[in-house]
Amino acid sequence: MFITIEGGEGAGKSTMMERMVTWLEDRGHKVVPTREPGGTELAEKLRAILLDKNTVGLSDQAELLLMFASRAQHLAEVIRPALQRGETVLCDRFTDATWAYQGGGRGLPLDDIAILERLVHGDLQPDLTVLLDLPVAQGLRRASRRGEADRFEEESSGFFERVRQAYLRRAESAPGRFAVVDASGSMEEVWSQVDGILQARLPA
Ligand code: Z5A
Repeated sequence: MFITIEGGEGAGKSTMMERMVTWLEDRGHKVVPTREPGGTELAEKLRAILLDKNTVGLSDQAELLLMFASRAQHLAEVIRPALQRGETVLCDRFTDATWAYQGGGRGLPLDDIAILERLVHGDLQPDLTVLLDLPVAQGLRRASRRGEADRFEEESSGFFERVRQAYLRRAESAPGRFAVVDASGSMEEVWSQVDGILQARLPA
């Protein structure tokens, strides 16, 4: 299976990823936890450029292409081979993040994203996408506790509101794939929703 986890700043993806890995392994899945941008040596180098605050003057279009370049490498080296071996790939962000950040946040044309999505992964889509949704102000408060902000985290709350709305539109457009979780509660409350989704959506 191919499972992705998405959400805005401070949504708690990292924490939920760890618990999801344990949940899946306990049920016999061989899990490949990975992330985007990143997941391979080359893609991690692209991630470093994309997140570095000292990356100045990167155009929105170049940012979009670097996201998909990193994804193409990740798919070729990690995601497709693991799926072919029958393993379960659990990925922290994937193309829905591009629709949300580059489409919603930056306002790039959605038609361009659709073309790149088709080019880079054709018909391959996650089997399940868990979207952790919470109010922007709350997420930013949580994220600020983590220390120094990266290039994206320096954006305005208006940017993150557009990201949030774009994620919710993605979820509405593919209800069979998405499960939207209210991530505003405690970690235990959020986990109990994610646990329920895994039990309902994954074959025993
Ligand atoms: N990006 C993009 O623009 N386009 C793309 O196509 C892709 C990515 C794939 C890197 O992503 C950046 O790349 C990202 C979007 C962009 N922008 N940014 N920034 P990332 O996922 O690697 O990094 P991140 O977005 O900075 O992670 P995050 O979302 O901010 O963090 P998180 O994993 O969701 O949250 P966390 O680290 O688990 O939790 C944050 C803090 O909140 C931490 O102190 C937790 O202890 C606390 N927390 C978490 N859950 C709770 C609850 N329930 N209650 C209280 N406190 C909590």
